[in-house]
Amino acid sequence: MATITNHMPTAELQALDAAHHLHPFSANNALGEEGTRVITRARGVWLNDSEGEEILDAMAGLWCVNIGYGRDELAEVAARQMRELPYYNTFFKTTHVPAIALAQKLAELAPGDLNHVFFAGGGSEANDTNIRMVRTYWQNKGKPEKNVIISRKNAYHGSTVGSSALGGMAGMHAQSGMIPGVHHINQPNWWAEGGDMDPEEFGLARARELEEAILELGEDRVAAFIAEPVQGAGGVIVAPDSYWPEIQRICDKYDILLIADEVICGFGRTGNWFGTQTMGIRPHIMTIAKGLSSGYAPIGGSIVCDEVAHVIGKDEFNHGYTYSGHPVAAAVALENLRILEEENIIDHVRNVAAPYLKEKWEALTDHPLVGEAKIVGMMASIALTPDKASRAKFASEPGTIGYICRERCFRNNLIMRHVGDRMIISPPLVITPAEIDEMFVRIRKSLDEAQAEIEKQGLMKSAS
Ligand code: PXG
Repeated sequence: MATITNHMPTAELQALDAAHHLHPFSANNALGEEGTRVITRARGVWLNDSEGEEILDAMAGLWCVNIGYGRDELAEVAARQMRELPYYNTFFKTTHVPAIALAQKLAELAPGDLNHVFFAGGGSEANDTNIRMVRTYWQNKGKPEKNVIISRKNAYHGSTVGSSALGGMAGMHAQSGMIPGVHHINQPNWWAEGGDMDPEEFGLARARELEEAILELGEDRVAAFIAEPVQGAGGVIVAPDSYWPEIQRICDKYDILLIADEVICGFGRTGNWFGTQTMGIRPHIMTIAKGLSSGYAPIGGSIVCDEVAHVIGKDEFNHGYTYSGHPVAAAVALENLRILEEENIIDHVRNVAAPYLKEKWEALTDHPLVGEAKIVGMMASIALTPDKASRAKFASEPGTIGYICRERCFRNNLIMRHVGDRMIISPPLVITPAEIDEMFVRIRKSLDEAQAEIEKQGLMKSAS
């Protein structure tokens, strides 16, 4: 068989892919017929496919390519590190410079006394680390019964068995089952679940579900609460302003650890280094991945406060991955952080890109299909609805309308995703105002086409 390259005809690449490659979160048997898109290269916010199309990537890959594609500095750092020390572990009293330097840098960037880093291969592994870490913490403090972790429905914390149990995705629980000691409360999604309450009233009510759960389970049984500062994969759900201060009050009152899952929100996405800074909360542990390396190398981790690090450090922590602190991934991440910092990319988000995006994004509510438009920094969502005034859902199976809209975006060479009947974006942080303009030409065209298609199919109907 000839070497497989970018220059092969698309159909041949697709056929080989369908024959041998099982894709994540996909109905793989159908992929062969539907055809996959073969991405061949990328620069800035632009992808190229094997048909020569130029695609605007408004999702930054999977929410991760914060500095944009094609930065040679990262390739050079990776090559240099591979030549010098391609691999060594950090078990058994050994260490190496890339892991030391990255941990030091993260301690400097992270707020408060979050000064210690445990490395993992990505966000899912890091959240598995967190499960063991918070349970070990309470065991070492002589409270082994304090082992329940409270999370939220429609949260995403990863795809391993442990992290998916932390998450609140019913479809994932159905396929792998749950792990003991995880309890879910409702999410602060006002548009879909707020009923007759105003958003602030609803935010408080949803935060108080944490207190109710703690009282029901018993304060002496609850180890931690985990949450994304802004729910990403759940549809860019932004909590009402009343929510986070109340969550912080409850965590403080009942002496439970607060884990902020910063896998999407971290490294500039919300306009600060971390989403917790944007939301004004003080976590004991932060989960990181994605933007840590801008996706150029697989790496994640947990940044841990002094107290937790001190307590778990009393005995051997029976945990670690072959690739914890992988030298090439760590060197790439460090270079990515240097670029984020030296090129003032977070200032660009705060002062240029996010305000410009916000104005245009919120104006989308003038479109007949669009109900609410939510945005924090460079992550944003719109709710599609057949009737804005009543915040109605469509009568069709949830996701039908979102899927129609997403397919229109794809055809217009725009990567904008759907989660149910919400549309979401999370573009590279380096996107320019001119590229944002181009993105909105495609978004509006796609929404208009989707509306025409929905009307043609007779789907513009509210659920009763
Ligand atoms: N926490 C959060 C908040 C995430 O968004 C993970 C943990 C897991 O990270 P890893 O690196 O193990 O994938 C994530 C990942 C989607 C989608 O469809 C989102 C993620 C992953 C895959 C798909 O939006 N987020």
